[in-house]
Amino acid sequence: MPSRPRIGITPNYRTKDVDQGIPRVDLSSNYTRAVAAAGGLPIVLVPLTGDGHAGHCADAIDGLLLTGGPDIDPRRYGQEPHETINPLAAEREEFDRAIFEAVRAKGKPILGICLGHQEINVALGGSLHQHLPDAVRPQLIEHRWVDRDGPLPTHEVTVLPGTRLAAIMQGERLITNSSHHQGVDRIAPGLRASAFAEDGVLEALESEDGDQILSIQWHPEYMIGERAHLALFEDLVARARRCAG
Ligand SMILES: [Mn+2]
Repeated sequence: MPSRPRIGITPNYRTKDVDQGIPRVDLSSNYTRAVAAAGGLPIVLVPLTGDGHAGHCADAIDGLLLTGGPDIDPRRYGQEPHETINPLAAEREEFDRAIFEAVRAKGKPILGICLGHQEINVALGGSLHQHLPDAVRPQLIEHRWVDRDGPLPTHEVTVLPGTRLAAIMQGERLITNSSHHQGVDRIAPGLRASAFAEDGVLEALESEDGDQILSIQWHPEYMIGERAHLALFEDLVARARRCAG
């Protein structure tokens, strides 16, 4: 049986409303199921800081999945926080940045989803729109659309021809879900846009060479019943297998 590439997954670190005040490491099983369905071995990483922890994690995995979550501190990209900011726990913010840098330095593949997509852009020197309704006018699309069944398919995305994302999707248009109130503003050096929504909101980024990094603003882990969305995880696993081999 072929071995399964080890895909490290970043969980949330919940410090509010927790029993006895003890923070919880918390992850939607949609992510672990999506990685397993794509042929990878999901490894949930734990956001400790110090003692070279991120480096040890980077050694122990073949690829990295940065997941969704709350908001990056806007001071990371030189802005004062907007009143709508729901901040990430400092422990997670620090660990996510450290594991991203460590995995990047080792040349292993990275997939960013929602917050993960934004974290990659900010870590590499880009910036975000802190509150999309202030930045995008007119507001043609509700990007923060979630009902009790989770984020359901809601808007169309146009994938730019010639990108790695287009090759993975095998097409240039798709319907995605959308559960984000922030979005990428200035694209970081070394990254290029690979998809937009109809209102101009950037929905995907990738390394300029189309190789190590891929990131998307929507939540494909809710849509793995559809080939194009599962293909994002299969692509990460395939790249991780090449790296491991
Ligand atoms: Mn969207």
